[in-house]
Amino acid sequence: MDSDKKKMIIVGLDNAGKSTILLTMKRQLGPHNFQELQPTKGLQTEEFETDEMVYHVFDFGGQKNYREKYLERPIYFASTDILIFVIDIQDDKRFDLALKYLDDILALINDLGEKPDCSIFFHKFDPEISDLEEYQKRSRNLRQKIRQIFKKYSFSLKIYHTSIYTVFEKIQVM
Ligand SMILES: Nc1nc2c(ncn2[C@@H]2O[C@H](COP(=O)(O)OP(=O)(O)OP(=O)(O)O)[C@@H](O)[C@H]2O)c(=O)[nH]1
Ligand SMILES: [Mg+2]
Repeated sequence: MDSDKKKMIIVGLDNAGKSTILLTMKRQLGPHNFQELQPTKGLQTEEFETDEMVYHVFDFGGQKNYREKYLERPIYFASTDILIFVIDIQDDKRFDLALKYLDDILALINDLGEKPDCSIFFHKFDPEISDLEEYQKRSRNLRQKIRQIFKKYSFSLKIYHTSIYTVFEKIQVM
C-alpha cells in the first residue's frame, strides 16, 4: 500500500454509530438528517481524502452474523494501518460484549503480525450527558478494562469521547 494511502477499519457492535461517524467525518451530514441510515450490510469500503492523506476505509457492519464471519476470516484485517473501535457509551448493557469483540479482533490482528494505530471512541457522548457523573464513571470503568486488554498487546492506544451532536468533536481521555 502507498505510504500516502492508509487502510482504516472501523469496527464495533451494531448500532454503535460507525457509519454515522464516517458520514459526519466526510461532512455529508448534519445532526438533523442522519436518521435515514440503515444497518450496514457486511463490509462497506470507500475512500476519503484529506489534504495530506487518502484513506481506504472499511466500515465493518456490526450485526452478530457479520461479526462472526469477520472473526473466521482474518484476511479482512490484513494490512490495517488504523483501527477505530466504536463503543456506544449509552449502551452499557452491551459493554462486556463490545469488549469481548474488541479483544477478539486485537488477538486476530496481533496474530497477523499487524501493528495498527488503535483509537477507541466512546461514542454518543452527547453534550447533555457528557458531564453527568454516571457517564464519567462509565468512561473510567471502560478505560480501566480496555487498559487491561491492551496490556496483552503492544498496540498504540488512544481513547476519545465522541458525539455527532458536537459537530464531531474528539476529546482524548487517555
Ligand atoms: N445520540 C446519538 N446517536 C447517534 C450518534 N451517532 C449515531 N447515532 C445513532 O445511532 C444509530 C446507529 O447508527 P449507525 O451509524 O447506523 O450505527 P452502525 O455502528 O453503523 O451500525 P451497524 O451498521 O449495524 O454496524 C443511528 O440511529 C444514529 O442516528 C451520536 O453521536 N449520538
Ligand atoms: Mg453501519
